[in-house]
Amino acid sequence: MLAPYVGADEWQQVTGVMPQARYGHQMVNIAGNAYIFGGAAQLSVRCPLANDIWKYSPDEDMWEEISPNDPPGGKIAYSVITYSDKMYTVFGQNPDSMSSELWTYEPWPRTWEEPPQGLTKPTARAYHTTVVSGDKMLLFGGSPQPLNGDLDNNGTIDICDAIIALQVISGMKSLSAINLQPDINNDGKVSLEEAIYVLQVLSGLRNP
Ligand SMILES: [Ca+2]
Ligand SMILES: [Ca+2]
Repeated sequence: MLAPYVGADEWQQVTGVMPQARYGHQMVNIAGNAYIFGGAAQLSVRCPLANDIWKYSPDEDMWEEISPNDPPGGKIAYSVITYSDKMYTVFGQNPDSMSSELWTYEPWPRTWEEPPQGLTKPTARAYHTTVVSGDKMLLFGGSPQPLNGDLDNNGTIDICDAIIALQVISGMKSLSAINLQPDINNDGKVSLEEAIYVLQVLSGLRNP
């Protein structure tokens, strides 16, 4: 982790114990400390998704893994807000589906809580955004299902997905290290179908 020193116009490498490298997570500030939750270590939702939570204290310049009871399941591509010194994780992508879960993490005491069920909610989704406006949370956009051909699982179709398809076809990349949930033809493989599909999307010949 690199911590910027605001006003000093420089970055400084943070050393010591720290969270595992990951993507698809979020970081928030609560009372001057940074908290991260979730994400994945590899570009595949088939790999175990993280549900750990870590706190970084700038004053002590150190990371601490928090171990609250009953955390939500691992997820990526969720959104997050803070309100009244609590962190709210909103929806996201589970290993097998899109989530419509809303969870609250409260640092004092260190507890997770899922609000009562049965409320009318937006459709489950990932790659959306949320903000706080006054005492309301606003949610916008996102995808209700994995994007076909999104092999690096970043929510968009671009040239990187085509390169990954070609790397798998040529044996340069392992199938287990990529996101196969949006398999084009449901054959459990990445082959020319995926590469052609991505290139057709990029060239405007079809919509994703
Ligand atoms: Ca992609
Ligand atoms: Ca396929």
